[in-house]
Amino acid sequence: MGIIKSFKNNFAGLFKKLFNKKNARIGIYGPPNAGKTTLANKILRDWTGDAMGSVSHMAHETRRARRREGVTIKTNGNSITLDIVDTPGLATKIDFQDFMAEGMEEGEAKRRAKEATEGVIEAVKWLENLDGVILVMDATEDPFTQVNVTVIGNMEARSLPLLIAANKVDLEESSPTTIRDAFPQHPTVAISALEGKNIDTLYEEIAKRFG
Ligand SMILES: Nc1nc2c(ncn2[C@@H]2O[C@H](COP(=O)(O)OP(=O)(O)OP(=O)(O)O)[C@@H](O)[C@H]2O)c(=O)[nH]1
Ligand SMILES: [Mg+2]
Repeated sequence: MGIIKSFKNNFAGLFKKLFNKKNARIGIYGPPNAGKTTLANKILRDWTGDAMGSVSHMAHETRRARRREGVTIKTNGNSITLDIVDTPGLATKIDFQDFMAEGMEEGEAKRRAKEATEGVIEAVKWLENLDGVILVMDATEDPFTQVNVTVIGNMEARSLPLLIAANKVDLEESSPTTIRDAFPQHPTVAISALEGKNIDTLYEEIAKRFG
């Protein structure tokens, strides 16, 4: 009995190794407020019917990484199954006074700043476990920031695929070309995660880059 059981277990393990390709684990990264959770929600809504998390105009809304496994994206001819991780916004400076300026009282603002700092650490730790990154940038802002350059440098150093989403192109002042010109070595897709603009092109690029 013991021998049969052990044979079964070994066979199951071997079968898994040979035929069960692991899902690509893709992290959604970027500075606070770039629209990472809005994009994660859009992807999940389009392909699973669920949502990932809450969205807010206030920075550092997401303070814990959230993962959704087995999201299958189908584009013309391509199909890819991903584990998607929405991460807390990366920042080089977190100041509780910024939250007070948004109307929070001091105690709450300090708590929030501490959580946001822990969120940044968590997001950086997650980078180790990923097969690829979608870097979301707000196309109305300057792309040459320490956060963007650090994430890109990290992925390049590990030869992992990166896709840039130049988000908020529904806003008149957006300039996705500035982002494209800043990082010409990586594919950039101009999208509006909020309105769904150009989202099909993003799905095609996702299937191409991470498939
Ligand atoms: N106009 C416009 N606004 C957007 C778009 N995507 C997100 N937003 C807005 O930007 C704000 C931040 O969106 P979130 O999805 O919470 O951003 P995030 O990157 O997850 O932010 P953190 O979790 O705080 O790091 C919200 O007010 C969104 O409604 C977009 O494509 N166009
Ligand atoms: Mg978020």
